[in-house]
Amino acid sequence: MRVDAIRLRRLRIPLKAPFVTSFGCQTVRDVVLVEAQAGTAAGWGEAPALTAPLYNEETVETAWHLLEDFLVPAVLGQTLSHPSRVAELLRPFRRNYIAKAGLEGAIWDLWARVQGQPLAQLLGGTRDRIAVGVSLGIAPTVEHLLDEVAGFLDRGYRRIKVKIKPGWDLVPLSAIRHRFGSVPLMADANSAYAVSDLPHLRALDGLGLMMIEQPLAHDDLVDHARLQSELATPLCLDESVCSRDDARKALELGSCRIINIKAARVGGLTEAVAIHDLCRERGVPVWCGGMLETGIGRCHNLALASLPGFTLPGDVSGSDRYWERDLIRPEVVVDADGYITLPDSPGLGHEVDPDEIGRWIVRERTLTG
Ligand code: OSB
Ligand code: MG
Repeated sequence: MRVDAIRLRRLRIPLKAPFVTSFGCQTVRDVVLVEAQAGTAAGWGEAPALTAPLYNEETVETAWHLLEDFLVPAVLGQTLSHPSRVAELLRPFRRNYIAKAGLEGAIWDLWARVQGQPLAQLLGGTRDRIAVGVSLGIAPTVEHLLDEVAGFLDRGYRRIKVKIKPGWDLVPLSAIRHRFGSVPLMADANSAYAVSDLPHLRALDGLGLMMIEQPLAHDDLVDHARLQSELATPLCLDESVCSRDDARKALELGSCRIINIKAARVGGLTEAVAIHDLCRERGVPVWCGGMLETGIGRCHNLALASLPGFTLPGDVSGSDRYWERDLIRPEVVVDADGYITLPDSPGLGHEVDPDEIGRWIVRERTLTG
């Protein structure tokens, strides 16, 4: 398959409600979409970097720069024998995983559509429905958070994740336990703690959390190992795992017992599948994380989450979690039991809505090879 053209679009789409984490408040989703063309076929990817380098070092602007000046030129005009070739072509460029994942994802979708196969099937997926959890941002008050939890549980969501930071942890989590009993509950700190917070983090150990996600630094494995040895609650790594090799080292050091896999954080689906395979060999549970994706990235996440090692509910909510109207048709819908059914049509299995995309474009460029 020869990649003839790549179109980059930067969109700014209002979120339904602000999303607050230990690293900041998002009110608008500023994001880069990648459309790859081969003949008359097109595939879509999303590079869900944040506007500011607060989650990892990338931004929407750096993702655009990398794509425009380095990544797209490395792939354009190339005849690819398989989408996994993209990761090899992009390997000389250091890091910039979110940018790479946007391009790689577009080519996986394009390939799957040309082959006439659902992306999930091409990746080795074995599930036909995905268990759904929700990630709740830091709320203005505990009451507000409890209302949000009640709303998502009513709509079937199967696990609750709460963003925490020092000053917003034990009280909101205990309040959820008190009101909702043994509901599957976890916390995500996005690196807001230090190893010196151990006595405080020990207090979370009594809450029966499924896991604590990324309590310590984004680039740390050693202190996470020390913390894990002191806590009964499993630690889960997000930011600290950017490759299969990072995952191997984390598991060998004992830095975590669970891994959140995001294709966007690890340079794309090929590396994400490699991390899944490693964890599966070692009996380590994984789940699919999210990055406030539009429907395009959301469908990539769902395809990934259909692999057999994804045994825990993911941050793969329905289109209506963040969007008044999503960019894809049909939208992603969560059923009353808290599952999303995978589509069986080729590629992402949903069509992008050009009018909806057109409403939010702030920048556009087509590169041809
Ligand atoms: O740490 O998992 C995270 C959103 C943006 C950046 C990082 C994270 C998140 C979320 C939201 O937790 C997950 C989602 O619903 O997309
Ligand atoms: Mg996280």
